[in-house]
Amino acid sequence: MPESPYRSSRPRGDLWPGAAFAAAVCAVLATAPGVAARASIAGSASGVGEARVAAPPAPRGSSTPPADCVEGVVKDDGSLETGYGWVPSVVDGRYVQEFTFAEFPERGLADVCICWTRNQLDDSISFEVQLYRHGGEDGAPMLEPEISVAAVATAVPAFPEGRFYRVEIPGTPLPPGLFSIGVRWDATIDRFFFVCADQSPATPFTNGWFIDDRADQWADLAEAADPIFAEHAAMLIRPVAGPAVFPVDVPLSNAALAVVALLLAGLGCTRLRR
Ligand SMILES: [Ca+2]
Repeated sequence: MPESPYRSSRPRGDLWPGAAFAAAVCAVLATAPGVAARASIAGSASGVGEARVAAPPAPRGSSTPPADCVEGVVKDDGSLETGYGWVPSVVDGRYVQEFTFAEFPERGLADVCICWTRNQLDDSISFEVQLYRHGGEDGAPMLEPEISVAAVATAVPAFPEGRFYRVEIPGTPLPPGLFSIGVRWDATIDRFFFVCADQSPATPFTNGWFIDDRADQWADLAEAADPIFAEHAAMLIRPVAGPAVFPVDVPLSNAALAVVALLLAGLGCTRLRR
């Protein structure tokens, strides 16, 4: 079977056991401001099926992280009012935001900027930036990502501050139509981290999706009953367009051509007998 053009021929990583996803190396990081005092999660849910948590209300409203990926596809207004995270029993938690192919005239992806915040002392998080085609039930993202690229963010500031972390994935071809880009992390290891979210009333709504290891399908932010998302406008997830690089076709070997010829011959014999 030919390899999907969306699984690049670049070196593969072992980010997802059993699946071969492209892995380009990543990274990021700016210098850190001082570590703020710890804060508690007010009103967080912790029962099964209530695995999502939001950053607590900011004591002084929204904050504006240093701008990054401003040349990208920006859905947010540049300030975070909350963040979306997972209770620390979630092994595999994901949040993604929708984008469309038409927003990327160069047909590919160069970078993705993710804004992170936190409310405990741990200020370093390992995560994966992921790209999903849509096409699942009710137009949801597929369950397996097209690409998954590992990254580390260090010196993540405490909420209400947030910071963008740029992950480089140059040449990544984008699928046609609707797709989603976001993050996946293990909240049992990297606890109380949050993807920055914009709740400003003036920001147009951009849909997103979430799923964790206890769910078998994505949940739609537009349909979510969880009050965490009641004021959702957008997540601070900013992809930057770049030229797409498609894998080079690998020519068939002589042995493979011989097998194809035998198969074709077999088909011919079958037809002659009918
Ligand atoms: Ca905002």
